[in-house]
Amino acid sequence: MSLEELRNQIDSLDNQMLEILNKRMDVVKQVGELKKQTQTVIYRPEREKQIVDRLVAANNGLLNRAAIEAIYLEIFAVSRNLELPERIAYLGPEGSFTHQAAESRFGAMSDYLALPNIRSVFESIDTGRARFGVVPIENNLEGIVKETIDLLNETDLKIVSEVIISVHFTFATKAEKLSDIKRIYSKDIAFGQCEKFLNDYFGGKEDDFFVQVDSTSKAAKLAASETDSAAICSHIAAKLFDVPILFDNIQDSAQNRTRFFIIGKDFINQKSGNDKTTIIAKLPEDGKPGTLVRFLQEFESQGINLLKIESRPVKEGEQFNFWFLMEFDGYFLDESVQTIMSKHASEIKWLGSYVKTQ
Ligand code: PRE
Repeated sequence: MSLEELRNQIDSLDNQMLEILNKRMDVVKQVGELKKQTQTVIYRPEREKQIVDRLVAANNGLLNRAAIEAIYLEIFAVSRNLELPERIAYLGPEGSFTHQAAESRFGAMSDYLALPNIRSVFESIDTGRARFGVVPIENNLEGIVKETIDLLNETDLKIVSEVIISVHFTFATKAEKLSDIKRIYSKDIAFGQCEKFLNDYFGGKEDDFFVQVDSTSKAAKLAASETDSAAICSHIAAKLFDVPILFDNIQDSAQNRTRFFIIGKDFINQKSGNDKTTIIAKLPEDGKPGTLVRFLQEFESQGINLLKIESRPVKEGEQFNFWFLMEFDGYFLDESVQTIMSKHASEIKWLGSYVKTQ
């Protein structure tokens, strides 16, 4: 078949797809009206997952899971915008890994708000300037992002879902030679993840050579305005701010992955059947031995698989008291989870139950 004939086929298929997509949007609009009447939330991550899973299972063509997911995430983003445009705040500026995580879930069409720090993302949702926020929670090499869990403790916002993306760092600079570089900008966590590279190329430099800023894209922005500076940032940020890339993939591990939370106000997911729950536990500080052990044993006796436990200081009084962020398999209304949550109602703050991505 000639190129023209093949293109004619594509044109005809595109016409059919457009017609079907518009039909889908007509139905979505009705869903939106129904939701407006019943005042229910637009974003339903567990329903989106169910749709993708169903399509992947039914698929017998050339598209793989990643392709189906990518196409449908854009369709969902357009659908949600049709139902009710919702603004998404994220730890910016543009080009940050958090931006990448936000786009991977909310698509290219959404209305995004880049904010300078994690606290302002929380505040934008609390005050209603944005419906959802995207913030980093942990990196598989560096561990937890303390600011995010402290803010989950301080505020009443809930976890809507989690997103995990692979992180690759780039070294970008306008300097002609490495020896011209007087400072490197980056985020604390990124310096930590590129230690080997920094030791190899900049070992022995004074501490003030490494300048910590709020985000890796801010680092790129700063390096764009100075010819004797460099940035450790994402590839996208270096491109966005037009800083020449000297080295790509400078992270210590190729398996460098970051997990993000999508947070929202008054949000409850429906059970998906493959859920994870995050809570904060403030156990009594009565000095009696075994309080934590007994608490953990309750999870074992309920058959609940614990995934994570992190401790944070209470930051009140002179004592070295702490609370715990805990994650486990299951949905908060599961009988086993409810048994523990109702027994420790005054000690547990539920942060959300959401689809487990891995
Ligand atoms: C739809 C859109 C947004 C939700 O996040 C989930 C699904 C979709 O496009 O299929 C429809 C919808 O609003 C819904 O099923 O609740």
